[in-house]
Amino acid sequence: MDEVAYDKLRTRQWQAGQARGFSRRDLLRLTAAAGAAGVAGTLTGATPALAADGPIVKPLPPELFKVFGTNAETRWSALAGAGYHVPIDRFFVRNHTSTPIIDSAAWRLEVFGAGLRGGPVSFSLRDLQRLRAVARSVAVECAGNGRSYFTTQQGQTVSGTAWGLGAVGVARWRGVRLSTVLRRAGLSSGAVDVQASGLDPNFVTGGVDLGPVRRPLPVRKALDDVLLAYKMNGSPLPADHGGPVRLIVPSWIGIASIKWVGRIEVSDEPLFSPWNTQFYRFFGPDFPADGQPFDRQSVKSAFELDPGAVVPAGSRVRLTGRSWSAAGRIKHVDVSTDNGVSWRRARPVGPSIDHAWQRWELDWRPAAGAHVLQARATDVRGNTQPDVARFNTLGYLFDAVVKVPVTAA
Ligand SMILES: Nc1nc2c(c(=O)[nH]1)N[C@H]1C(S)=C(S)[C@@H](COP(=O)(O)O)O[C@H]1N2
Ligand SMILES: [Mo]
Repeated sequence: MDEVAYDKLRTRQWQAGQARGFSRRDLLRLTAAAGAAGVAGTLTGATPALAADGPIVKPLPPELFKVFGTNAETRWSALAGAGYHVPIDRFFVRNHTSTPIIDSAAWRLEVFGAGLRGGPVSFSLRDLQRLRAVARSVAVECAGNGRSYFTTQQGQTVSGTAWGLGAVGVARWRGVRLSTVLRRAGLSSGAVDVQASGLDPNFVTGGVDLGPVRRPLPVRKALDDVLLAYKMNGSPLPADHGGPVRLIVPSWIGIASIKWVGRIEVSDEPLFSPWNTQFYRFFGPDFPADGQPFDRQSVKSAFELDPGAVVPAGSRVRLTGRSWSAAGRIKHVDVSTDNGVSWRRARPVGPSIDHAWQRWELDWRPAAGAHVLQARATDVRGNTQPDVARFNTLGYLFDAVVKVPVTAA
């Protein structure tokens, strides 16, 4: 799957008006309606955990999560010793609106569109569970993960949720291949795009109703490695993570992995949605006026501690962390404990799985005082984390090495 070629083709088609779902004219009209305030919102700070009847169902204890309105990021300190897969009780949640409670016995998946040979086909959860199941360890990461570092590390103003590095998690997802379901539904050779829509409330921003959360996939990706998942770490998929059924789209940005899937359109022409024309697109001085689409996640690393952590001075400290890349497994991770002056190679811990992550560790004997930790990962394709991430106004794909202040005392 060559995402760059796909994005170029779709951009040309969109600009030429060969688009259904969300045209360039729709976007211009919306942007004008929303006025100078912009439609993407502004940087929001952390707010106290919401009550149980808030947008997220599961408990969000402050030692596990930092809450941002309808979203909650995992505290990296909560992943120390947590094993390869992130437990459900600490997996980050990114909701455009709020978690819907769906009766899985009544739930149906409707597959429809001009890219099918026949009419719509409907599946119950039972129907999906009767099809051949597959399980995979896959990372889900928000495209905006690390966004706050554009501001704190690069002095740049960006809009969107001010995530640290906790909008990522690897889980064991079990379900059915999307390709199996599409073939059952009568996929035709003329199919072009596949678009799942969520059953959560419509997303309204700047006073405009953008409809259900949705984003198209090219049929090639849809048939390649995408899952319709109904289990997470061995449990029925929890409400906050898309239960009863969500998409899992390996290596692509989190928005591709549509939660609470209710409908899947298979089109015979290019499809567009605000989630690939208005959001999840690079805008800014380095990009074309219409913005530049992207689909894939980048390379990142995180220490399993929170910024500002206090570690014991003068004794051995075992630093642990994880690194991940959408382009392939991690080859090595270099760690600096002296603000980038010297670097040591971290020891890999446990498995390195494609489209998931690599855990690592390094021993350190800090002198009393303030220190800055950094980790830089390189994947098997040679992609490595830069010192500076490429600025874009919506703050996506912050892949630079993060400076983590700690104190030894
Ligand atoms: N229906 C629906 N699907 C969605 C979203 C949403 O708000 N509604 N958020 C997306 C985004 S932006 C991300 S990063 C992932 C987050 O998945 P998680 O909440 O299970 O961690 O879900 C994606 N799927
Ligand atoms: Mo996201």
